[in-house]
Amino acid sequence: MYDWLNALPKAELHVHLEGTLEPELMFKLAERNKIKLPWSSVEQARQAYQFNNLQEFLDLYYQGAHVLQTEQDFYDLTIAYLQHCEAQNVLHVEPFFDPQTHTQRGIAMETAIVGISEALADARDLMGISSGLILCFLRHLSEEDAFATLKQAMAFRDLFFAVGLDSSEMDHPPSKFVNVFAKARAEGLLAVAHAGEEGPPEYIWQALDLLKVSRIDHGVRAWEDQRLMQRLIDEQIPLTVCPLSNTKLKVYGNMSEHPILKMLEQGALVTVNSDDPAYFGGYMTENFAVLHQALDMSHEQAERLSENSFKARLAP
Ligand code: ES4
Ligand code: ZN
Repeated sequence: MYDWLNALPKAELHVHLEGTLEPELMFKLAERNKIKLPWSSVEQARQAYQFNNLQEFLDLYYQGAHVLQTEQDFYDLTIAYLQHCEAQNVLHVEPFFDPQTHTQRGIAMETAIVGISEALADARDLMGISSGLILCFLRHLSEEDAFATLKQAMAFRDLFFAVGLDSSEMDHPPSKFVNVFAKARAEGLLAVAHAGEEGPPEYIWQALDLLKVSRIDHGVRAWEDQRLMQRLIDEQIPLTVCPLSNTKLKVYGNMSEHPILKMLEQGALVTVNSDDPAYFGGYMTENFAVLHQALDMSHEQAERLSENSFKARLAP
């Protein structure tokens, strides 16, 4: 089944480029940039990748991103991810990056967005992988900070097509960002948002009605609100679900509890994605494979999930 899933054509719509930083590259960039890491080896770093919730993961993920300093570093990070895509027959990607993680520590917007975009362009030319970049606002920071970030990014308007919302969900509802999302949409950008990962179904309603998003990232907690499920099905609003992420961050205690296939069978436009593959133990094929192992996903269901990933594309 693994080889068959690997060969299945796939699109990835929920991956944080900073979350594709494998410990091997982290150590290489730390050395290149003379940055001290809190671990003495790659193995020790990997052993530290055990989390009880989203925040424990985010603390480590933001720390890891410190090794990214130059345009070349962002290029190397992105091209390594795209090589995994090529090996797993991922033909289209809409990755996220978190500019505030970098600008807050003195790295220019340009350094990150140009380094990433050059790798995406090379993958288009050399690997035939199509893509569109999504700029995410960190929801634990203020809406004012998000506005300043959008303003800086508008100098590179042709390098991204949408804005997103990520980081600590609890106590940072979509309503906090209603004005900056309105501004982004007025600039012709599309919108997506993480909602209903750890946060309640109410945050998914807000993302749809207040932020006017075209797609929901995670959205698994919609399963608790059947009126919301019916809306997602009626309007065919895509959900970018990340199975390995949800069990690594203990949204579900066990993969057998994951509702993705029940959502699929109800008619929801669910897709499979890797989120932060370097931290959660797998890229796209591994996320499909665990659904077969734990939930007995059939070949036909895998094909529908693959078709959904192409239907749910937003990049021009
Ligand atoms: C994230 Cl899994 C997840 N949730 C929210 N924000 C994130 N940023 C990177 N990974
Ligand atoms: Zn995510």
